[in-house]
Amino acid sequence: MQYGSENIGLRRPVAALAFLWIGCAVGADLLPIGNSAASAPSDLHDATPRDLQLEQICEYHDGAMDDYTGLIGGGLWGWTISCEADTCMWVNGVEVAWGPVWPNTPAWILVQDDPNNDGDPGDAVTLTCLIVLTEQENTGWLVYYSIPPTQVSGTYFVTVTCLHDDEQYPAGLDCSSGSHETSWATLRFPDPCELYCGYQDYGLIDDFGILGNWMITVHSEVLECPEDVDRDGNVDITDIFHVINHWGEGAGIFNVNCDDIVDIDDVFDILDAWGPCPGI
Ligand SMILES: [Ca+2]
Ligand SMILES: [Ca+2]
Ligand SMILES: [Ca+2]
Repeated sequence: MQYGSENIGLRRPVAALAFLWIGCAVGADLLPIGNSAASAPSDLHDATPRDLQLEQICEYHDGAMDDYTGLIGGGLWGWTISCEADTCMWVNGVEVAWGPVWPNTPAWILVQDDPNNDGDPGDAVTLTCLIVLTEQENTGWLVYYSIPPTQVSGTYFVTVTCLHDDEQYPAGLDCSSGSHETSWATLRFPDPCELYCGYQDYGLIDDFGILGNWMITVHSEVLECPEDVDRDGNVDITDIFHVINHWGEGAGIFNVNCDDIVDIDDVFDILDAWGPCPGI
């Protein structure tokens, strides 16, 4: 698992919104409220931009925050979207639109694996947990946070957790494009970096009576020449030594074929790609 900090930049608004939402949801514990004045728009340690290509986006919102959600009485809770990586991808950025919370409220952004790839986060395993601060609260702007590149394949999750006060609503919500049934929430857990797995108090937000999609956008890219694990431009014996030194580990740069474990299959992939990396 990787821990880090800090954020970068904003996305420009893509549309002005003067919209008063009055019925997006009312759940027992999660409370979306309707009088928003949101004028909304809308350990790969040394990887460089040169190494990454084919950017992919995962999002289910339409770019405009219509409403927001918080925990009645305040507390720690998490909101999640599920995504699909059709090949071995590296998540390297997440955008979040924050509802009304105190400025610079601490929050956490998690990248989580779905071990059985069924899209249900009940078994989610945290790969990366990044502490950030909220920005542009209640503006509808999507705030971009750079994520330590995190290897994913198949189904994975991106989760935001936040500890907030009563009558605060940190999670931006898109209510105007229906429900893609890919937005989840979990309510009671002790650790902002470890949630879902082992805790039963979670579900699709549809099950909490909320129709919509979280205002989360995930950026990921494919790593060029993944067999060159030490990124020196050549696939050779030193890459095999690195793989052997990380034998048995899970997700990461030494897991060349992006399956569940660093093992002999990764060595075979290196042998198949032996020689200079094309284009590097
Ligand atoms: Ca699952
Ligand atoms: Ca190499
Ligand atoms: Ca492997």
